[in-house]
Amino acid sequence: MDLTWIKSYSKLHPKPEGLALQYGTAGFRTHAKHLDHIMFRMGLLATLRSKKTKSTIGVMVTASHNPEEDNGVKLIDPMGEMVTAVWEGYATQLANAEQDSLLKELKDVIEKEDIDMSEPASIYIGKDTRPSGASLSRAVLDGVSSLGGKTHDYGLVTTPQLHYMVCCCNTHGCYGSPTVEGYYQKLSQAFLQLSQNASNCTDDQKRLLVDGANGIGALKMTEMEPFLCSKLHMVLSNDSSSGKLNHMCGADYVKVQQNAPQGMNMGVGERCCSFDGDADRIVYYYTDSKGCFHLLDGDKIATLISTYLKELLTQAGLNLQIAVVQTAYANGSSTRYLEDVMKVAVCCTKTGVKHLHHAAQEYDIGVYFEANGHGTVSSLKRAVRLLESTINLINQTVGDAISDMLVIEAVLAIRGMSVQDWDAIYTDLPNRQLKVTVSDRRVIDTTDAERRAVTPEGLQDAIDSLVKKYKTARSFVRPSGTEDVVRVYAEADTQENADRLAHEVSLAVH
Ligand code: NG1
Ligand code: ZN
Repeated sequence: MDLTWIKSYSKLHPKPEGLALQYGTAGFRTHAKHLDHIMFRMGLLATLRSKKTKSTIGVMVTASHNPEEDNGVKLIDPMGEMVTAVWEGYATQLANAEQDSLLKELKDVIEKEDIDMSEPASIYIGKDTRPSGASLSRAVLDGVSSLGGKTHDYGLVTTPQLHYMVCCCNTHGCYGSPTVEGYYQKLSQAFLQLSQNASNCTDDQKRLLVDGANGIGALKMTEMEPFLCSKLHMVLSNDSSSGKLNHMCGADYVKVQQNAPQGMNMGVGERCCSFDGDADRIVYYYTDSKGCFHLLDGDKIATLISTYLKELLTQAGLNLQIAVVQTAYANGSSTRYLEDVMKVAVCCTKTGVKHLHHAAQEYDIGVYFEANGHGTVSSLKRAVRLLESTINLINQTVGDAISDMLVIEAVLAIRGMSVQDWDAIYTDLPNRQLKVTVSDRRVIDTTDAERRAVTPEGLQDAIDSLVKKYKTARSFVRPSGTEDVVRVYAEADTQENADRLAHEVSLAVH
């Protein structure tokens, strides 16, 4: 097969010699200036994946919670899922091929996967609001068209919206219609239907303050609001015209700093939420009358949703197995509550929703959330009428801040719960997350769903003896898959002790 023309196309998107990047927790991510060749090559790879699966493949240009200067790219498989580990390997292989060997590596993938190059290819593309997004998504388009693939560029969309489009297209409309209007219609109809079960919501109860992280989420909420027929009154802040993406705002900032975002005018007790940069994460919070900040993170969201679903199953007399999937970052209190009080199965996987998603699919109903607010519900196998609207409201392909927000709002309204009632389900153990910069974060290798370090030698022993000094304490370290840092997490009986333990463990990492 003659593909020599790829050589001249790829010269328009040259790879800086020696630069090596990995397909990480959520695709490639680094400073936008290093990504042009990666985008072109992911266009090539997506085209091969489309030919191989005889389906539409998605390419999302985003760096989610990372700083505005960064960007990234992730591939979306036919049912809206993340690509498989083998194809992640191909992605890294193509990304790191020097200019002269790109064609050889491309042919290697074609051969290994036995791809029929005469098959047509179809690629859906989307991007978040980063300034670098326009030229980087053009590089993806170049990659696709150089292999003769067809593209549909959705422009500015949230990551979950693109997952939804890909799933709609490959299920020939069964999941919904592959347009942003189709997405708004599907979610809002389910929300309105579900909300009918909530009695007499006051205007105060309908009010929700939303921090859009100065990103795509804010833009899309504005588009969606008319579809919600005044059943939810959103007050937007950090809505992209006013400031820098993710800077002092957004879900990651709020979760890690355990503090309110800047630019939000919060009244005492008011229900607030923050999206991240591509609107696949959401966290809730409020401040009490003493000015104390209360965070309701992914663990609390998983608890709220799984409790509600369990109740519906009982009411419907359905004997379905429900489980909650978490990661090492899940607050110890949430795990204890789910297992001991709620009596649901809890399982722990590695960081990154792709791992949680697969584990959740082992159960009849799998509720999965990372502590940072990224998650959804999957595997809803035998739905009954009562569950139908809840199911329709959930984007089953991937964690989706907008859909999660609507589910939470509906469940709170139906159960007549305030954000404070929800918060009181269990009390979080005080915790702290820190980032440590080291010369090579890859020297840390982990096991047991990333809760224990295998290398470097002695590190885990050092952590174990530090943890022993504190009550109800837990700590672990792992290399980040999206930033060039090592992440340290610690929990203990008091905030002071959690901070101290995190600090001591950071010193052990150096
Ligand atoms: P890394 O950088 O690998 O820790 C972060 C989040 C993940 C996931 C990805 C993708 C934490 C501790 N880690 O991964 O949970 O959401 O980004 O966005 O929040
Ligand atoms: Zn995200």
